[in-house]
Amino acid sequence: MTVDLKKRMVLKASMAGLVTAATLGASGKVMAKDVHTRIIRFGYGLADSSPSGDAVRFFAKEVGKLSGGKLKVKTYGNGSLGSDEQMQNALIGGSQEMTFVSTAPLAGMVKGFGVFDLPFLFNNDKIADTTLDGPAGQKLLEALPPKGLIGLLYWENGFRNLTNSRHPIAKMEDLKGIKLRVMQNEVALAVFNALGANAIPMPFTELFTALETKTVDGQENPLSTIQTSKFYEVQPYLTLSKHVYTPFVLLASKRWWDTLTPDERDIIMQASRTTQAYQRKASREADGTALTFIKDHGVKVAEFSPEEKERIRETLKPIVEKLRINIGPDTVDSVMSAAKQAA
Ligand code: TK8
Repeated sequence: MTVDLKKRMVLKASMAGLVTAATLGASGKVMAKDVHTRIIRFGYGLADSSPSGDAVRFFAKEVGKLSGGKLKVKTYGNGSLGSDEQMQNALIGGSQEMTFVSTAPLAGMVKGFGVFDLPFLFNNDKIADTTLDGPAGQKLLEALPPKGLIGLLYWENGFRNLTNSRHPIAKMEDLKGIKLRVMQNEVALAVFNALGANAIPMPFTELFTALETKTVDGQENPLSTIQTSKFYEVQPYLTLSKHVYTPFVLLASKRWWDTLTPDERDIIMQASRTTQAYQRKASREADGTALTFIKDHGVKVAEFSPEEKERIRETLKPIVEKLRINIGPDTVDSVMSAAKQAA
């Protein structure tokens, strides 16, 4: 490279720097934030007392702070606005602005989300975070806008564990004939049927009553949900299976999002990020204390041994291979290799 060319490049770069600085300076001083007064209806399925309910209230405060009180998040917990699926549809239609849902029901719209219902995908939460926040997780979120939803980012539902009212479950065979409520997609259904259970898809909002009336014998959810949704009251047996890690997707209605100003979107996005860190921490802490709580309430606890998990993995191999094709081989492979890399 000639000295002249180098000089010119340096000059160009510094000029670009000046231009940027000037623009930033101007917008910082003279431009007030373009934020209107708006009500944001935020519904979710878990109990108000769940760590995620806590996180939604934290999010509401953050949005309030960042918008000088103009954006008001109204929270509706306990599935009071409907099931995950109903809220997804309300967002698409524009009659509700925000929610978080498990990835499982999203698979009805974007098949790739079914990948997260494959057992033993993530060995720990760090691997889950890295995979979800990295390109493999983001690619799935990018499939949502054409369906009418904005996937802002991932929060955590968590590692799922089995409960039931029939008998202790410590090995695969114990699942035989158990009427087990599963989340509503073909992956969860196929996996638990392959393990010998009688899998019954059902919305979370109907689950407590179904367990109480013994319409189903069991279910699977993170420990904090088993506590805060009071499943421990009607489920005397718990198995620490950690068979699946379910992410939550923080969703906004695209119809609504499209009406927001760039400043308003920035505020929502910024609050979503701050809350992501808060929510993951709260969720993990609550999972730890939930086990003590559940035990103290008389629930008998069993565990899948590492050998049993290996047997389950082996048993599921052919079905996982079939599901890989249905979910989308590219998605499954990219999530699996990202998880491997993060390990
Ligand atoms: C809450 C659900 C729930 C999920 C399920 O709306 O359906 O079992 O784990 O927590 O998303």
